[in-house]
Amino acid sequence: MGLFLGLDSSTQSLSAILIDTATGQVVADRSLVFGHTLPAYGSPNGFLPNDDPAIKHSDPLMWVEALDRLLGELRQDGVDLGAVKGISGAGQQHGSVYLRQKLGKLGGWSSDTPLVDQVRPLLSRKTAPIWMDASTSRQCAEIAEVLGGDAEVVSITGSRAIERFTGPQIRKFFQQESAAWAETQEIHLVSSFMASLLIGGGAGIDLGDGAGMNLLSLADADWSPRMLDATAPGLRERLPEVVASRRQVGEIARYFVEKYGFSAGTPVIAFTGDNPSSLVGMGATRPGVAVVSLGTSDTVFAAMAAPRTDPRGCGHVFGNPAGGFMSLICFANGSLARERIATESGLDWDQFSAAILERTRPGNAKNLMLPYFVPEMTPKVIEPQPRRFGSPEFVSGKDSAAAARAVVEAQALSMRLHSDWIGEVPDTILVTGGASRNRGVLQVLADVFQAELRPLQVKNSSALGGALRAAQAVEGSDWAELSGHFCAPDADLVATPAPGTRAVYDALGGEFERRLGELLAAHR
Ligand code: XUL
Repeated sequence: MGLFLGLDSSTQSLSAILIDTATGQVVADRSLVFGHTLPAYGSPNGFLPNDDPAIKHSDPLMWVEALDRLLGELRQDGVDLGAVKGISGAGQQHGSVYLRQKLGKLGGWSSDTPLVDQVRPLLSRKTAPIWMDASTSRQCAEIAEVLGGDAEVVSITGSRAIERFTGPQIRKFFQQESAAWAETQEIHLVSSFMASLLIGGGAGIDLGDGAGMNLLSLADADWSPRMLDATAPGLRERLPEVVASRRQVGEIARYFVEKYGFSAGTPVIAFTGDNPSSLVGMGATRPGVAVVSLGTSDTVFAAMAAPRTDPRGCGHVFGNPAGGFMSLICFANGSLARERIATESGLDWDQFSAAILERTRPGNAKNLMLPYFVPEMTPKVIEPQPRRFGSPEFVSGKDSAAAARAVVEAQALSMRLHSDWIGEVPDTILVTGGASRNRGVLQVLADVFQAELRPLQVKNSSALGGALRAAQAVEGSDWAELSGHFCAPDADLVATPAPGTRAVYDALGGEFERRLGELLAAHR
């Protein structure tokens, strides 16, 4: 029994949650928002500006500096990091970090120099492409062609070749920056990079996050030689090993022991992707319950007894860190789209919720939006192009209440439509992420899915998942017992479907699908 630390390095912030398995309490919960705390990195939303909307990269040094800062803040808060018995965590999925040295040969960090200054000279590529990048359509087509088509890529990796996935991103780097590629000795995911920082060495890539690379064979739980060959020459020797999610990848580096008071020998368990980690943090590791995560991206996911694939080619199969597999569908136009409408309409989040609950009605008087403000992956919309249909006030952007409801209704309808392949819609959906505290958003989701929506008490389920995974790996605790203690829903916020809304959203869902079909056909 003891303290376990979970970290989550996401698009816009780094978060930490500390749990005490003896008392069943969360003892610390802290986040550092990159755009606020580290403005020198020029990334107000966590990524670097680029004239090409398809290119989205981040500065990995920002993540390194954030780690030092956040641990320093925890210590200042009086948290006894020396009592931590295990650490794990998660990273935004698919993003990749390129190094000119194998981290396994590093021999630790020096405690006299800030970590960021020690990592800077190791980077063979200054920036890391992240999950929002949509610039690799050519590479995806090339990879699929070598494999003999999308179906083969799906059957090996669980997804067709996808722009944001790491393999196509690696291929683009190899093709376009051959000198830097030649200097690259090791490639990490954000998750394995963060774990590597903590151990001062090379951490393996776990099956949950590794499945988001288009490089791993789900059946073999290891790199697929055919996928590697189709991606870039000499890739195998540049990749860390694939490890089981519960594997200890090392012990905390002396740097963190000396600077922040961790105990020498504290085990670090493999990090995973933020969505697989959330599956654990939501207490949803067994099939039968779906999770909606409302973050920078919106995602819908669920544990799967056996891998099943999406006939539309938008969904994915990843490893479930608790064993088996999980489905995942990701929507790029999540909180950035909601924020865009809130800002344009001059609404704060309470007013946004009131606009939905008090100033508009389910079905939005037939006002409908296609909410694509940034390039979308589900479905594939490369050119951002929000569309509005309905009353002249709504279409011209003058009806702020209708706009608030429209963006959320469209997001919920799109989630319902594009998650139909994962099986029956459950009657309960667990919900997490920043927007999961917004009553208006929750009510629309409950009405569209005709399900009870249960938000978690803890806001950051991905960081919580890290702490739970560390506890399970170190203490051998039972998943059900851990989730019974830490994954309780917030009873005040539970939303249930309002009477009469099923028919409203069956009709609006049909209209959404028709309008979306027109948009996609126009760009084929
Ligand atoms: C999942 C995905 C996003 C990121 C966000 O495939 O791309 O949800 O993991 O951090």
